[in-house]
Amino acid sequence: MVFGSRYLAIALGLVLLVNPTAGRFHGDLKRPSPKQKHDSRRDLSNGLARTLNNRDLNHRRSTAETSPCIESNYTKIHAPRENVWAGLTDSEAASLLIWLFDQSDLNLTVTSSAGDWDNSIELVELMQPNKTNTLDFIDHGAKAPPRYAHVVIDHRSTVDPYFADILVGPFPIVNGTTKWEPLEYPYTRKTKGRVRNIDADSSLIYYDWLVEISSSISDITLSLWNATSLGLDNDTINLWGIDPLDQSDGRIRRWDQFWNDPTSAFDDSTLLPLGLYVHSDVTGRDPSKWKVLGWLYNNIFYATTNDFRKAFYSPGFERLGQNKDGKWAQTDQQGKVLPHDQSYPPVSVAPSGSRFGVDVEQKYVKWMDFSFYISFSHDTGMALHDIRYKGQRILYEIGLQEAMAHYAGNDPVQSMTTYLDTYYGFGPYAFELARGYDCPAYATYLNSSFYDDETTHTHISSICLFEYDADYPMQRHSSSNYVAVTKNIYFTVRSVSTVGNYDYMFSYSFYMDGSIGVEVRASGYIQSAYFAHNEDFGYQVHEALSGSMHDHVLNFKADFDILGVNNTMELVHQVPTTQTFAWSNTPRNTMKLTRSHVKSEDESRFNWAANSATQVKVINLDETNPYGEYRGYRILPSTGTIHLTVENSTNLRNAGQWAGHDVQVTQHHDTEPRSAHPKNSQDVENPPINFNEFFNGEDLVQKDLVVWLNLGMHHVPHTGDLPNTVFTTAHSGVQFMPLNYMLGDPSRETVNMVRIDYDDGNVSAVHTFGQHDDKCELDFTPAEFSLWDYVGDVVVRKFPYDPNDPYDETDSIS
Ligand SMILES: *[C@@H]1O[C@H](CO)[C@@H](O)[C@H](O)[C@H]1NC(C)=O
Ligand SMILES: *[C@@H]1O[C@H](CO)[C@@H](O)[C@H](O)[C@H]1NC(C)=O
Ligand SMILES: *[C@@H]1O[C@H](CO)[C@@H](O)[C@H](O)[C@H]1NC(C)=O
Ligand SMILES: *[C@@H]1O[C@H](CO)[C@@H](O)[C@H](O)[C@H]1NC(C)=O
Ligand SMILES: *[C@@H]1O[C@H](CO)[C@@H](O)[C@H](O)[C@H]1NC(C)=O
Ligand SMILES: *[C@@H]1O[C@H](CO)[C@@H](O)[C@H](O)[C@H]1NC(C)=O
Ligand SMILES: *[C@@H]1O[C@H](CO)[C@@H](O)[C@H](O)[C@H]1NC(C)=O
Ligand SMILES: *[C@@H]1O[C@H](CO)[C@@H](O)[C@H](O)[C@H]1NC(C)=O
Ligand SMILES: *[C@@H]1O[C@H](CO)[C@@H](O)[C@H](O)[C@H]1NC(C)=O
Ligand SMILES: *[C@@H]1O[C@H](CO)[C@@H](O)[C@H](O)[C@H]1NC(C)=O
Ligand SMILES: [Cu+2]
Repeated sequence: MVFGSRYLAIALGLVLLVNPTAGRFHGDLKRPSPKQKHDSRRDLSNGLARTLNNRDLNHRRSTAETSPCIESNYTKIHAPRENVWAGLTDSEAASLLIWLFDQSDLNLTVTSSAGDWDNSIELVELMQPNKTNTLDFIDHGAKAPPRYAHVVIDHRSTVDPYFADILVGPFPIVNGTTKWEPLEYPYTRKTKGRVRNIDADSSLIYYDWLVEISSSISDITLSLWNATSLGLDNDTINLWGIDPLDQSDGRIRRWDQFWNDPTSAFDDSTLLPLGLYVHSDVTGRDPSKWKVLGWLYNNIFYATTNDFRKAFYSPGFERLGQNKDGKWAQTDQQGKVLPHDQSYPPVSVAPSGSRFGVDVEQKYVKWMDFSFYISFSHDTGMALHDIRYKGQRILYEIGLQEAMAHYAGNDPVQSMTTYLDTYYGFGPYAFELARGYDCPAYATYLNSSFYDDETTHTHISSICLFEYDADYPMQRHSSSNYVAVTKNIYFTVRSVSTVGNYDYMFSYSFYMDGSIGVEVRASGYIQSAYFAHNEDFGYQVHEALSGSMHDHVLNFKADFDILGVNNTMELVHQVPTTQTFAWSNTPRNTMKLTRSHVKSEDESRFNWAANSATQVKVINLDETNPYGEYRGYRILPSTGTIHLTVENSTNLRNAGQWAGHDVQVTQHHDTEPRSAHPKNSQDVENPPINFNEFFNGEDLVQKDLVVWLNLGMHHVPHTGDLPNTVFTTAHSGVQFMPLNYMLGDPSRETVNMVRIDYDDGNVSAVHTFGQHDDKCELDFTPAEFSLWDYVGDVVVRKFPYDPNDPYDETDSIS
């Protein structure tokens, strides 16, 4: 989203300060009881419980061998079925590319030799199979659904360039038999899968047009900032601006602002705005028709370059300050070292190795009573499929749909910026995770792949899987006779995508109580604003800098299948009431529950209730528990979530209609697999997917429901966002929680609990329920050592393709 050069500011191998002396892990944390003593009145032992006493422990001590702790690793398992959501195989992609270049009607040029007026292939990916076909496969044993490819053609050999979504297949590709067709069914706009490309000449814009503009006032930029942008290597300022482009009145217009370049390796250009803005009309593909429409400086608009120059050289012209790179904008450690901070901090270890199974080939994961498949796509990154709990599907699919950053400001660049980040894609920017920093060092890491320029790039170790012990127990109770406490061990799958200046961390977590958490965190560099006249749109955070306010809204699709595909959304409202009861003579002011169902798509777009007064549940009206209550899952925010503050956004028009509510429910259709199209920004009035059109009054009682949830934060950056926003506060999450789903709390099944019996201040028994208490020696190695292995992506060329020598290059981290 930012057109300067990108650096990944991960300081590799910097922190080798720790002396890697082997620590010792004491697996045995149980204290011997002086005397075994049971309280016969409240004997809570059951068949499972193993009660340790002095004798047990002494016995164990004498026989236990202390061996090294197990290397953390997953158990190899076999997925029950093929992962039909995983990407194309190398040979499928290669055969497809050969076929595509054979199609004269597509008139394709290999990307590396394609100019602005050639057609090229932008994306080749597996077309996600229809749910209808896939259910036959996963639920009814039919054969796997046919595999098709989704291809995006960047059709630029014309004065009216467009992107074309096409469908090719089924696989295997057979010359003469395989056909392509426009892909139209997943989009609300029926234009044969085509959407105009208003960025077709972006290299001309950045290398010529904007350089021409900045050169035309180089005397002024030199005078204001001692800097020029002449298209030379030694330029120290540059010009970039709004996204999406202004599409009003049938024209394509830009607003761009001057920014200082970073003077170090740190990627802090978005903190260096200079407060001079230029308006231009870049409609059409003939640059000779492009026009400068005016300048803005210090909230004064100048209609021509001459007007601006005349004013600039007139007496009394007010010059404002500039934002310059410096330590304040760089993320390395600075300032006084805090007490004890150089000592190695606590780390979590997995002394018995990983306690989950993975089929790496099929990207299938099983932890405790949960299982799921992982997919990964160019536009939206990681998604999970067929999430089961105790063998029953809870979710058919959960995944990101689109992420918006909607800015506002008194200046045109902030006011007209609303990033829709799937245009850039979350897949290409999901880089390798830093062991011990992004995820625990002992985590299991999986690769992800995405298509780019006739190659498949693999980002090594860009998805991590790990168990973690929360810093609080999940259950406890104590009485005069005992204390019972259960560890809160959960399982997380995580990936991080750095889209331009921002890093989004996505975590899906699974808990012993049957609940599932979805969380997103944001870090990285803010896109700031020039301070002048922006007081109502952000805090001033540095000398000439405003922390430009913006809303992050991230849309997730949660396709619930609770004990079958036909479900109902129930709302249980907690309401104040005044009621007279059989036993009361007078009315009493109290509260009660009222229940309702979301009956149709006419009433299925709403927000979390004030005071959390409404439970939002997905239930199955055909599945009641023995008490007659419907079994289901509740959906609730686990930390703040938001929807878009802006109403009927001028920037977005119909391109982000998914952002206006917290919760939106639709009936599932194979024709509505996604709430947004990555090219929605190219035609905001009439985008390929206008989410509003999903809502056409359809019945939602005992239907296959899809819940579209918005996570996000109102981000009003303050001085604490410098140099980077921190994940601790830029955080949003929802959780899915079993509600009347089981007959009790399933977390009682874990043995990772303890009951300590006591009497008169003396412990009489310690129950550990069969937990292993094997001791092992932990050979502690700081995670920093493995970071020297951090790599860029592995690139497999698909055209021309040589299966015997597929690795033709290894990029730097890109
Ligand atoms: C095919 O593309 C080339 C540019 O790569 C263009 O010059 C030519 O006109 C196109 N042919 C057709 C039939 O559109
Ligand atoms: C596919 O068939 C076309 C003609 O129908 C031919 O020109 C082309 O070489 C064939 N491609 C392959 C890979 O066999
Ligand atoms: C202006 O920039 C030039 C080249 O970057 C530098 O040598 C010079 O010292 C600068 N002048 C001032 C006044 O900062
Ligand atoms: C930038 O490079 C150009 C061409 O190489 C040179 O003429 C000019 O003096 C340089 N400017 C500065 C400030 O170094
Ligand atoms: C599993 O363990 C082996 C041996 O320690 C290691 O080489 C391999 O990379 C591990 N696999 C994963 C996916 O972590
Ligand atoms: C990740 O990719 C690398 C390089 O292709 C490969 O050696 C490694 O086995 C892959 N890891 C997994 C878990 O698939
Ligand atoms: C779901 O409900 C529809 C009627 O709305 C019915 O036709 C369909 O058979 C049901 N599906 C299942 C799996 O029960
Ligand atoms: C949204 O704004 C546009 C442009 O101002 C206007 O034409 C349209 O009627 C508005 N729509 C709604 C629903 O308010
Ligand atoms: C998927 O569903 C769409 C919409 O119903 C349909 O047009 C398409 O043919 C289906 N694809 C397959 C492979 O069945
Ligand atoms: C508890 O332990 C103390 C100290 O060991 C001992 O004096 C006391 O008798 C014990 N009480 C009971 C009830 O066992
Ligand atoms: Cu932000």
